[in-house]
Amino acid sequence: MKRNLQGITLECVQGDIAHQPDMEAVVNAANAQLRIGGGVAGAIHRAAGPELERECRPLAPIRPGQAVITGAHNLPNRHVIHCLGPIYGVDQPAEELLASCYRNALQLAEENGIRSIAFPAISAGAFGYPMEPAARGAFKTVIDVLPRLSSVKHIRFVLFQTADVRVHERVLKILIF
Ligand code: AR6
Repeated sequence: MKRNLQGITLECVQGDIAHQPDMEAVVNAANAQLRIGGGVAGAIHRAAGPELERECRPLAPIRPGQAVITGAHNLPNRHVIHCLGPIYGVDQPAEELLASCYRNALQLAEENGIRSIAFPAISAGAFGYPMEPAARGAFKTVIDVLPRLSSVKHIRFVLFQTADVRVHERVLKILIF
């Protein structure tokens, strides 16, 4: 599903965040140490190669809600923006911390002149955030920030499973109508 909102393309696709060659930046659902992990952090670090961990080392640790930017190394993108989502039921307030991830990632994208950015469903895997509220929090934040974006023209949500794409599409439809 692709939508144009205030001149910005917003879309949800099924896919792998490490295979988004037409996006300038991809977002990592990182761990605090910015090391290789499972899920998104595994896929991104494996595809980027060990130089990504080396570049990340002096930037760690990061706090829940924080975002940092690096190069993309062997990934087909220019940048990786690493966000630490809240662990559901542990890091509070979860909704605000998740919103901060999206807000801070988009701010870094703006500061770096990035035109296109792909997000995974931050916190909605190992960190246990239920998919529907995670999708609602993500879209609410993005829609709130849209009027202030000038560099970013294309925002893509890359979901691993088809069912997650359907959840995102349903949530987005409710929010924009
Ligand atoms: N592309 C897109 N989405 C993916 C991919 C992929 N390659 N792999 C998994 N997902 P997670 P979190 C989905 O666990 O919850 C790591 O071990 C997945 O189905 O990657 O923020 C880190 O080291 C889920 O819906 O991120 C951290 O310790 C969503 O992406 C911790 O997990 C997020 O799942 C971060 O946990």
